[in-house]
Amino acid sequence: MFYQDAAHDDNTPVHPVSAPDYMPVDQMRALQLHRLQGMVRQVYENVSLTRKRMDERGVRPEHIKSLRDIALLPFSVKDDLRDEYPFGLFASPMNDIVRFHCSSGTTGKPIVIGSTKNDIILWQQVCMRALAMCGVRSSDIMQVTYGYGLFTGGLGMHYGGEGLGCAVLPISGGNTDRQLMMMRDMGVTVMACTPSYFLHLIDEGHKRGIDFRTDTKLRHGIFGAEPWTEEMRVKIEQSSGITAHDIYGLTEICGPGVANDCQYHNGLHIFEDHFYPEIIDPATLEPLPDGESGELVFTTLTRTGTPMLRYRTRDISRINTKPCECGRTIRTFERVKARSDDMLIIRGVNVFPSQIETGLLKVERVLPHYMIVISREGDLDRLEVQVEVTSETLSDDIKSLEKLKADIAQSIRHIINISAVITLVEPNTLPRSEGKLCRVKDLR
Ligand code: DLL
Repeated sequence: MFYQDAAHDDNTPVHPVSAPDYMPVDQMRALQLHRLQGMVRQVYENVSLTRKRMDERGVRPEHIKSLRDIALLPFSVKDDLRDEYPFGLFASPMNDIVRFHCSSGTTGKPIVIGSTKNDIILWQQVCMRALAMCGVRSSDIMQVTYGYGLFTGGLGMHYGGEGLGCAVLPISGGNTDRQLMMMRDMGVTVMACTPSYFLHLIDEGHKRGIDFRTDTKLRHGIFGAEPWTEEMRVKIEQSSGITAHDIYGLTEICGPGVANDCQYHNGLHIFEDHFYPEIIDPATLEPLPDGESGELVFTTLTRTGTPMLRYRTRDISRINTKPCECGRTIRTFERVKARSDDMLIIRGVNVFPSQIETGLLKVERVLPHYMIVISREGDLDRLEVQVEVTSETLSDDIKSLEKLKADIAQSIRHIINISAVITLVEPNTLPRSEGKLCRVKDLR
């Protein structure tokens, strides 16, 4: 059976791999419970750390009788993977493992995730569903600029694209000149990279006289691996003429392909037949109902290499209660704008970088390249936001530049209730990155 995706203008039927996106909700819940029960059994039998934690709580696999019973299970966190480095959380024998991916984190040993042959097939399927949801079709030419290697971005998007029948250009990150040349020469229609790198490509294109709207065949961007805002999405679409989609995932759960937004951008649809989502209160660790904001937690329902029970992502979001117009029945969560560990405390106020981005990009004439610098002045925190504007803007008279700065400061203050010092800088002077971009310098 083929599913017509109302949203896509090209009228091609959605690939049959997307069928679970449209499964009746009660069938989905039954499937999730069935899979959860099997997964808990497998982890209990094969992962000593989890078995020990379940035994301490007096929980046994047969106690999982409904999806609510998931709350009986212990959480897992990144430190478990570090403590059990490299293979302690594997639930399949090494003979069945065919691939490793790693995520480095900021300090110490990387975390190692193992996949069986079947895990790789299922990962490809969710990546295909994500790309199909963005309107990617077999006729597309996709440039994968995410890094290939231990990072999951490159290979995840690569297998997803090939699975749909696209022509994939596995160029990986770096070498902007070559990226732009091949994008144009090969008539690339889909770009998969971080949103910040795409912005960089747009700018570098401009410098070489390339307008993405008229001089390329690009139609979709599959952007993720770092937080970005709705305002950023609009800026990207306006300056490149493409449709920008948000793809979410993390190494511990598989990589990209955990969730993705459809053309209505109502949030990211979770491939919940494979990844069971929960939102918890990060302070009390109690599960929160759909609609409430908290920390995203995932349980893998089908992975057997390194399955995760109740993995705390540190990403903050909420599960939406309203069904999406696209007809998919799988739930959505709100775009991940922040990680709990990215939270800044400025003058005693909790601030997320994405809130500053939202305020900033509401102001016209501001380019989407900025840096947040926090320092100390006496006893007080000082918040400075450096932002690029065009050279024409910078050549305006002092009065209009002061007005622009005041407008930006007010727009930011409106959201975070803190005054920021605004510094306008020349275009192309703030850092760019091929991978995840850090836009915060905390000098305190
Ligand atoms: O970033 C996997 C990925 C690759 C996702 C390519 C999308 C595209 P990690 O390096 O393990 O895996 O980082 C995972 O990145 O917990 C979030 O904090 C953040 N993240 C990933 N996607 C998004 C997104 C990959 N769309 C961590 N929006 C996650 C916001 C994101 N944050």
